[in-house]
Amino acid sequence: MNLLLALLIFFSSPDDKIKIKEPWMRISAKGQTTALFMKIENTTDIPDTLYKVECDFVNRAEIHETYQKDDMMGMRQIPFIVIPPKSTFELKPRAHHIMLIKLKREIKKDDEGEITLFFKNAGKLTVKAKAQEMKMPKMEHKH
Ligand SMILES: [Cu+2]
Repeated sequence: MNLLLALLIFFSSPDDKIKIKEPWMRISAKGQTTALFMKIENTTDIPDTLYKVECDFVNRAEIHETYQKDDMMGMRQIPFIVIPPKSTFELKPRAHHIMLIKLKREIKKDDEGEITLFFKNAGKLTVKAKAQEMKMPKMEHKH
């Protein structure tokens, strides 16, 4: 990692338009799909939109929401997430998340991975997510 990138990640200034807090992902095996979670704080007076996620250790990253259908819970891709002004949007298990599809390597506990998030107003942000274990039931997956 180059120095400039390191500085961008570790020194967030108070006037950051978007602040990413507690990014983490679920441990998983190579070739599998996993999920990424975080809190996204919009510090500005206007809405901002997360519209793209890039991640070099997976085939592709998608923005997902979960839904309830009868007594089944499923998830599906959505094109973007709008974060209202002066508020925090939480990506968390059983709610919105980033789907990391087809891991190019195994992700073990405490492994770190770089994720790049694209916002309409705040631009491009790179964060480091740490891997944690999570136990939850399997969900139906629609693509
Ligand atoms: Cu998903």
